[in-house]
Amino acid sequence: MFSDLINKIQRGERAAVARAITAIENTLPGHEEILAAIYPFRGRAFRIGITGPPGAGKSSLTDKLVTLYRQQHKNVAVIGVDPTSPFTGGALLGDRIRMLSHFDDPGVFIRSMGSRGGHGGLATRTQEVGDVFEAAGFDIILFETVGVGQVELDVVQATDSVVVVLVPESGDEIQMMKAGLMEIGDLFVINKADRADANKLKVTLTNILNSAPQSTGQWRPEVLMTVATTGEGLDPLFKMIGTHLEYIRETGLWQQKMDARYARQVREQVSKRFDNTFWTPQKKQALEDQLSLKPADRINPIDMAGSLFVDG
Ligand SMILES: Nc1nc2c(ncn2[C@@H]2O[C@H](COP(=O)(O)OP(=O)(O)OP(=O)(O)O)[C@@H](O)[C@H]2O)c(=O)[nH]1
Ligand SMILES: [Mg+2]
Repeated sequence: MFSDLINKIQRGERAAVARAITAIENTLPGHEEILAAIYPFRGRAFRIGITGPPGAGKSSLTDKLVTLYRQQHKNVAVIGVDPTSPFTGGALLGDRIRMLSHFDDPGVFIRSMGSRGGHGGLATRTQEVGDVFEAAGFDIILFETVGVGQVELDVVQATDSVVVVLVPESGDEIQMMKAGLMEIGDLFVINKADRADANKLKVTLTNILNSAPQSTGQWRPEVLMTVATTGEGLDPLFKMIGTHLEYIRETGLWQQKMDARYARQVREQVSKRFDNTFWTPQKKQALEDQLSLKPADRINPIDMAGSLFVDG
């Protein structure tokens, strides 16, 4: 029963949560009803993105952060978003978050999610998966995502705080993303600080971040150093994430982020429905007819689109 499923999600029952997420991830029939029904039960979970190059230590850091949140009796969901999953069917993902030592803790839910497949944007799907965890009573939702590119940008839109994890060898990457750095990260972590050149990177990164124009009162991204394997620097990172949450809460930025997500979700629904009703079999056929012609014989794309609005 549908209402049964919703009740179970609200009680945080794992099988129900997993089912809802699978439905959302694969846009299965009924997933929209689930999203509509859980809306009132969303709490005020804090969504954190952990992003950075492959092997930077994102999972190791996540693992340690989960321990710290558990010490505060917070329930934590960890979602690995994998950009390479269409070929591995998510198998790789299991690997990427494998090292989490919390798999048998009932207050921790670990789950992977492909970045492709299903319809709609990744930002919306990430957000919707977060909504399910929120409805299920999770306090903290951590999204781990690899690399520096479109996938992270999508995930960034769905989170409240973003931690960019770099390693001492990340100098080139930093130069490449220079301008975009501030837009992506709220906190920067140089992990593997037990290696050479960690300090050098810290100086470079701090200079780049400080050279970006800033208005007063604006959050200035912090650069922290960690050694995820030993836990060194984890407490300051944990505290700084908390400070960022306070900042966004007090400045109203958190509300703005939630409003933006709400608006995006509505807009995406509208586009989807519009697409579905607009593309009648006749219109699809009209497009196919053009495609069957030589490019030079086709109506230009602008007038072609216009004609689709005119003919019923
Ligand atoms: N020396 C050193 N090794 C580390 C540190 N943090 C993580 N590692 C090691 O680096 C490797 C990759 O760590 P992960 O936590 O899996 O990194 P990841 O960023 O999650 O990797 P992907 O998800 O595959 O992109 C593992 O062998 C870790 O033990 C660190 O601070 N110092
Ligand atoms: Mg990982």
